[in-house]
Amino acid sequence: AVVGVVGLGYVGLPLAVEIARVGFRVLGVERNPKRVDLVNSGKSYIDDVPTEKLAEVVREGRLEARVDFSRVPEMDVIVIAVPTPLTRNLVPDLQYVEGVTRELSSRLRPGQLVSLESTTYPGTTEEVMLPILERGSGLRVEEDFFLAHSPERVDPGNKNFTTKNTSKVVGGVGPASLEVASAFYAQVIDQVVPVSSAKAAELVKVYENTFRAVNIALVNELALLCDRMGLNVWEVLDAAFTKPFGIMPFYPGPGVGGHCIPIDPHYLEWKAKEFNFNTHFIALAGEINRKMPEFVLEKVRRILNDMRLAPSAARVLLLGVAYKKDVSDLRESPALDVLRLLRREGAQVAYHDPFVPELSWEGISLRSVPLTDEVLREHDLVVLTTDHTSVDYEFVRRHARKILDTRGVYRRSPSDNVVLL
Ligand code: SAJ
Repeated sequence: AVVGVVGLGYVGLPLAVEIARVGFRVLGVERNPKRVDLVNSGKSYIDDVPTEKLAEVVREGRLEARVDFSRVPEMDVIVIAVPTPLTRNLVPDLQYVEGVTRELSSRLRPGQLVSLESTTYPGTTEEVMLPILERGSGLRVEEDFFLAHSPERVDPGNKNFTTKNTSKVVGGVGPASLEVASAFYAQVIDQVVPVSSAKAAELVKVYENTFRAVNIALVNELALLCDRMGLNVWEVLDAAFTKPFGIMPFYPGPGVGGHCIPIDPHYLEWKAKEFNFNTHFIALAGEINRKMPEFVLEKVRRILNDMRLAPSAARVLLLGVAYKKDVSDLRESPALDVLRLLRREGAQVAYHDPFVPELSWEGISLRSVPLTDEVLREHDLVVLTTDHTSVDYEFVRRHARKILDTRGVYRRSPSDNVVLL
């Protein structure tokens, strides 16, 4: 059977490789021609997809990519994994999902299954995609073709949980779609979790990410309170997480980045308004998490003040700019907000990030500086914004004059040149 994967990004590419490895022929549809060429020459551009795994399925002729939709009629299953961002004023932006759906609708043929994996508000599959597909093809869902939602759950950088061994929720727009979609995913992923509708499947995923956003905001709020009370939030949390049941570890940080947690919950918030329902937790979590870069700056001002340094005369080194540890992704990275705030204070800012050799953003272009003792000594303050595993933190502690640790890396071994968030 032939499977189409539309969107070969951090979700689509690992999925395409997994589907090819279990024996399907996979046709990737990717609008970025550079990515198409890289896939067809067996070169991975996604950290979680080793090049040799990709090269193998490409060499065996089981995976190829193209920019156009011309081969849709050959596909038995079409999986969609395109971005679902927000517009400037925190409103869902379905332009990519709608664009792909329109391309599919004129090429749809009887027997095909279409499955949306992109994270979106409950109702997208049934209320947005279904009418476009039926109108454009003249076919009827559940009889001629099948339509499902199966949210992706990849956790970028996570070595233990891969596409294959992470349980997959599947919901259909009707029983036949659920049956066909479950049968397909069961051949690729170890565990399939069927739910009664596409809306339920959409809500499962947005709930998962809202759960994270709210819990991260809760510990961030605790950090703000502890700062006010003169308590050590890291000590409090480490002790709290010794509770063997009914709690799970979250830690404060410089803010919440990535293209999921800061964004997905607002899809639910937006849809809930249609039902005159106010999702208080989501709005509050977003508010608190977005405040954290400013809190980091507040701590920087106090430290520089104690060092008798005006921010405009300070040389600050940002240690880590990616949105979380061990990834190279800069999207919505709170470290970039800290960088912007520091530059606005007139500070001289450099950065070191082993995953990000250079960055150009908002008119700034910087290269990652080497983490040497002279570079460390050249700077008045190191702000640890991303706790990549590969950095030698003892070396940094030995040579840095002052460190603001926003990730609690030094929380179990304090020293007088380290200040915890
Ligand atoms: N963060 C904290 N404190 C924490 C946890 C995270 O400040 O205790 C920050 C991170 O530094 C990062 C942001 O929040 O900036 C998001 O972190 P994340 O761990 O949620 O990472 P994501 O967004 O890459 O991946 C999440 C997935 N994470 C996990 O399940 C561990 C998962 O929720 C989804 O598969 C994924 O979003 C997605 O694609 O929706």
